[in-house]
Amino acid sequence: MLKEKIAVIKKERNAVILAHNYQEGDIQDVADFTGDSLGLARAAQKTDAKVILFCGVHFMAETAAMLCPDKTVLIPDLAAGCSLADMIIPEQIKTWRMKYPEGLVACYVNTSAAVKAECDVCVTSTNAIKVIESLPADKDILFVPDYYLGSYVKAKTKRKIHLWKGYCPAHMAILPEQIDKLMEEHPQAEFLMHPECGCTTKQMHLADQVLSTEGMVQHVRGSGSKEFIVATENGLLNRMRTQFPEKQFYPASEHASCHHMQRNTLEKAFMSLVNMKHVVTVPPEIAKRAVKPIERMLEIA
Ligand code: CIZ
Repeated sequence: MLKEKIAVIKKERNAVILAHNYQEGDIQDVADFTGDSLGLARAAQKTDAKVILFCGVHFMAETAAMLCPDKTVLIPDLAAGCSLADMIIPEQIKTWRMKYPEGLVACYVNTSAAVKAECDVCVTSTNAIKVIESLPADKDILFVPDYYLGSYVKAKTKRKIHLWKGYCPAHMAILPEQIDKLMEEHPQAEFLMHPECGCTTKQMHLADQVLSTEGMVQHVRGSGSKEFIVATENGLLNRMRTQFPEKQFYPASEHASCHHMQRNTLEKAFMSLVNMKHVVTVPPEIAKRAVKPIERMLEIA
């Protein structure tokens, strides 16, 4: 019923609904496009719709607002933030730059627009290795804010990466002993691990694949395996189960859920289109600088 009402109001508003891979299944069901933040940013740029209902967290809606200044970007719940993004502020980057004036700063997409405005290049978990490899080899690079993704990229690229000690609480809930147990219970299952996992450094050798959410979906599509242990935020399992009903997916932890993503509900998505709230904007002086590292990333990967 609510889903039908959303379809009607969406048409009236000339809106498109974008949902992140970590959103609950009901929201993914009404979305025109479900994907990772990079895929959603690209979908936002391509749409002819006047309104984008962005079912994800605030920094993602900010990115859409910066890339599509002629569109109205709405988020169902303004409090849908990101604990990881909150672990770095612009002043901390300015301080690092004073110490390393020739250094470069790479930010994970999970950062506020104000932080992006202080950075040289942006990365997602899909393209982080490719983007870092494109930077001059002799430079010191500060990687913010995710320590585990940064460690993974540092190990793969062997660049002079300075790690920030931020983390995602949902991924930190995934513990090595749970993975060991699941692997014992499901010996045929492939183990897919997201690089934000707090236990990546200890368990990486066990993973069949270290992948972004989009990378996991593509991998499952191409794999002959029937079972998968999935170590990331559990919203992704909604998409996997819908797209691949013939396969089995086991969450690495029942507790790997992002309370910010869950603030967005179907009811709030509907009310958002009814009331045209909450509009996400970025002050023009910040947007002008913050869009540069995003565009640099889009050019590279
Ligand atoms: O880039 C994204 O959407 C995030 C936060 C994770 C991923 O791997 O897709």
